[in-house]
Amino acid sequence: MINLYTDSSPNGFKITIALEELKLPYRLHHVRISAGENLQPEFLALNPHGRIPVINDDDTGVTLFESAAILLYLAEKSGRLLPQEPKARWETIKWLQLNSSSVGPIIGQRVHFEIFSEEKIPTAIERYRCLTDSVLGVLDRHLALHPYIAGNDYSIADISHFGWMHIARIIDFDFSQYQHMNAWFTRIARRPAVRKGITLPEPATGA
Ligand SMILES: N[C@@H](CCC(=O)N[C@@H](CS)C(=O)NCC(=O)O)C(=O)O
Repeated sequence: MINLYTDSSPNGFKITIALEELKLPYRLHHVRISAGENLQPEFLALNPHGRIPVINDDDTGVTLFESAAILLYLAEKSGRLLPQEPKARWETIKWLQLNSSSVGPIIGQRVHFEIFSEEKIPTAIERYRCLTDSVLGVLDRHLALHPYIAGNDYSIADISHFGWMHIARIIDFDFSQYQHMNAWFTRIARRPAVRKGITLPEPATGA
């Protein structure tokens, strides 16, 4: 059985969506970031960086943090959502990595400087708006030519991007100019596993 330690957040939803898609049995442990539970010694023993999501798998003894590593693990374990054929496999890993290293951190910093930071620093806000526009422009032009992020098939690369786009909508970032990305978002949002995954451990709010 897989134990998932998570909260309602973009990186957490990636894993609840993947587990629901793959229909792998799992036990959900709600780690309340707002209550500082991610900084308690029991959680830091699982992830010394104090961040969700984390899994440990009773079947293999594997403990993992970092959402992209977890998505790769679940895809390998189930043999789904990550193609075997080398070209398609590396295409998927490439876009998954773009999410981890660019899309997620850039939108995350934008949320911080635009919404959460009490001090509104114009240069920081402008910087992360520009970086968001640049990376979402890349995704939008790519999705104009491909139905899914890694090409013709739905994969863990779609799941990783969906988590962040879902939160961006909740906090009302205006991404309406990215019409191909929005069409992709609407298509993915209809999937039953996605609809369930974004309610676990509970639906996110803009707060
Ligand atoms: N690169 C990590 C990022 C994980 C991350 O930042 N998680 C956030 C929630 S989305 C968190 O746990 N934040 C806790 C905190 O900032 O104290 C991943 O992809 O898993």
